[in-house]
Amino acid sequence: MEKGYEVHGIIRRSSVDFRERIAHLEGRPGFHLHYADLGDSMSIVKVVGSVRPDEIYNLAAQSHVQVSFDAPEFTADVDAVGVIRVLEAVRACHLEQHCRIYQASTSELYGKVEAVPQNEETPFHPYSPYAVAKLYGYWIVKEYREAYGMYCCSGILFNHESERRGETFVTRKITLAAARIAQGHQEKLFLGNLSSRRDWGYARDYVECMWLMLQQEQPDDYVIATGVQHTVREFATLAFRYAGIELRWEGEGADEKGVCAAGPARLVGKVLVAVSPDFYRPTDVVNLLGDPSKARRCLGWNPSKTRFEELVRLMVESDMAKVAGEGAAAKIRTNLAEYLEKGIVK
Ligand code: G4F
Repeated sequence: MEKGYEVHGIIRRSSVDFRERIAHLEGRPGFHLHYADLGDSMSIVKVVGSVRPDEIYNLAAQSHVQVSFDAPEFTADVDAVGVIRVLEAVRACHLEQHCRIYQASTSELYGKVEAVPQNEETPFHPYSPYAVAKLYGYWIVKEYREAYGMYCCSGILFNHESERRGETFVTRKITLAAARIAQGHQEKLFLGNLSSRRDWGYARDYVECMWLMLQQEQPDDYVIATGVQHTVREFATLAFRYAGIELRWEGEGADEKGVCAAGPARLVGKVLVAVSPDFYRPTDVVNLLGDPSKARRCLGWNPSKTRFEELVRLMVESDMAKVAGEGAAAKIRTNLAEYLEKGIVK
């Protein structure tokens, strides 16, 4: 929208409102929402046919890797066949020579990695139902580019985080817990594999790169990453530090614990982070590090715009403010209940 685009998004009907992350856009001129679902071809054809878009960004997916082990069929339907539904909708509406398509591909394709760092030439070895479904999406985009000459690209994005990241992905789970623990609203954080390594970047920077991919003369696929890697443990250490808590790690494997070494007196010496096997995956991808040289060279994209420390700080600051707001709202509700009970307010 900052680029002056008219933006049409699709949403799914739900009995509860999940639109918190786009609430600030609703009602703005140039922003439109349509009911449609990647599992429903006709709904996609109808939206594409009525909007006749110049560019499509297919970011829709069942995107949680651990959940894909519990819901593999749904994941395949949306993340694999869903891509075909978008491509075919564009063809059915005779827009294949006009509409450019971005497909959200993923570093999870490298899975049980065969080389470090990973670039556009690194062999794929998907290691979850999610990654296998996404592999289909990647190849079908390539196929439609070659078979029909369509301008469609895959961005092989490494983990991209922000203040709006879903609360069950590890970074946001950590920043929210650090803020809650620091403000006395949570006792402990349970995590899975603390030694897992990721190349974490800022979603805002990555979205700019998605757009750049659709502005080139020729369509192509690109790795988008920072080229810097950290463990889950390092992310947690830094997030708690920004929340005013210094962690000391003790023990190993499932017995590892993050103990408060310094911070608010009520927390010092307490175990604030522990490992729970509930968050282990049947197969886990543990060593992702991207090589963004091609995106830097061909798109002029800067992979170091927002550094790791800055990303963690932004996320913690946002959650500290969010938790403080929730605390204040809860206090007002408690006071109000008390005043109503005592008859102070009617
Ligand atoms: O934050 P995560 O759940 O992200 P994951 O699996 O890397 O996937 C995300 O990034 C991909 C891009 O590379 C996207 F394609 C995908 O849609 C999604 O956005 O987990 C990161 C790592 C994993 O190794 C996981 O085992 O953190 C480890 N981890 C340790 N404890 C945990 C936890 N992950 C989660 N979600 N929750 C934990 O408690």
